[in-house]
Amino acid sequence: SVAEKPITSGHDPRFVRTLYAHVGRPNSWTLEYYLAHGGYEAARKALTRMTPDEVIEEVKKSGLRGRGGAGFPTGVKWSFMPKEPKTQHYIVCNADESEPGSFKDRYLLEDDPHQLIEGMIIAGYAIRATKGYVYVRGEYRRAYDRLTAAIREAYAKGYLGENLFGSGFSFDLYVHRGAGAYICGEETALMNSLEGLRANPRMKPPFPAQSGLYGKPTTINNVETLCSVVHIIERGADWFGQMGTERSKGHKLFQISGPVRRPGVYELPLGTTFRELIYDWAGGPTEPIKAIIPGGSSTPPVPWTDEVLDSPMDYEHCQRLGTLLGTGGVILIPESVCIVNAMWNVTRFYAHESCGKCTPCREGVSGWLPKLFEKIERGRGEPGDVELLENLLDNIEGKAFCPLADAAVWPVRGSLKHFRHEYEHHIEHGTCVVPRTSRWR
Ligand code: L3W
Repeated sequence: SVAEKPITSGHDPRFVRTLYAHVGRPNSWTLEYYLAHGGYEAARKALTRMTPDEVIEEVKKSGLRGRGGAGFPTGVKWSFMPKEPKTQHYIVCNADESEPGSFKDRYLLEDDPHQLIEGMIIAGYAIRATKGYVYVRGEYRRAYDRLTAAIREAYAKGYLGENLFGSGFSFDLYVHRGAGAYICGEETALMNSLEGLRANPRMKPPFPAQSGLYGKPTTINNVETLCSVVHIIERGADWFGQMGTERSKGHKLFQISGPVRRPGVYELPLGTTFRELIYDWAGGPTEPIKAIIPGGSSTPPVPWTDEVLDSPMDYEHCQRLGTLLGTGGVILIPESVCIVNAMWNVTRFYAHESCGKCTPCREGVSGWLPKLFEKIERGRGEPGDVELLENLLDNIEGKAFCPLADAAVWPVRGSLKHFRHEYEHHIEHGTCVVPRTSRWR
């Protein structure tokens, strides 16, 4: 369900839909369509008229920040790669989109795979990588089929392979399908999985730019990030930097799910308010709402208040609200849903997806956390269980090997901050604040 309201954002008249310009259009995934709409011109420009360092500088200047959730500055990440390659460099695209509430990369992969290929060529050129991998979520079958077909077409017409655009730069691109594990979206686990190993995260540092895939300098970027690069090179860093807020530049794919009239993906400048997204674009809620999860299931829920609704959606304002922008995957939680039940649901997801490598995650996220939630939710909670839950969160957060455990803690912490009374009601009365029929859908 892609946004029906196309082309211009209500927020900024200068803004024209770019990343999703062709999503939903017939045959948009073919090379013929892509070339007819100016495809591969940005790669041509980068490879024939810019040096790798100029490309990095342009991306730095644009202010683009990683769109996979962490928001790390992309140009800065690229600049960590060695300038004089002594060995093979790799560019890897993290297309393992699996965070509940996040579904923006899927349509880029399905409907505009050449845009990603072009972004990877430009990124590969900038960081001196002649080989690239796209790690696609296993469940995204159509995305995999369209991407592999697009790569075949690109090779056949010389947009991949040897001496691209006569520049002397050669680039090979491979696709790897995941097998349904969320942990593979963690960049170091992803590299292990690519190497054919079990997807356990690796220690950082060393960061991938120092020692990544097969121990070689590697950069890993999200699908949306790499697609954004195409437009930054084509239109310039200043065009990108005009949009957004002071430290959160450009436009972003926001996703909205839950009880709302037009759920889907909306491409809007960073800094668009929650109210604009929910009412002007998504048509408003279909029932009373009590909480908003702003950026995918690992970001803490915030209450449905005017302050939150009027807050700009960017990295800094979300932090000020005590939450995170994450992937921009907005989830609305209605009044009719019990927060304890909703968080139990989220907790079960992380418990299932933990790799079990480190003790806080194996025993805490996969063991104690879902057990305690089940106890409270099923009406067997006892006085002291909220404190026990808090103690458990303290013993997991910041003590695990990778961010998966923190991602399990943060939504629960947010729910305790704003909806503690629902937990206490459960323990006192053995049942939800709202009628038992309500389940988080
Ligand atoms: C070199 C340094 N490189 C950081 C690089 C690092 C990585 C990037 C961001 O987690 C978050 C997580 C989820 N020298 C560096 C450096 N880097 N310092 O910058 O690193 P980091 O550690 O801030 O984050 P991360 O490990 O990439 C990602 C959150 O995103 N999240 C997750 C969403 C999940 C999906 C999905 O399933 N598709 O999007 C949502 O909020 O909780 O905190 O490349 O190497 N000094």
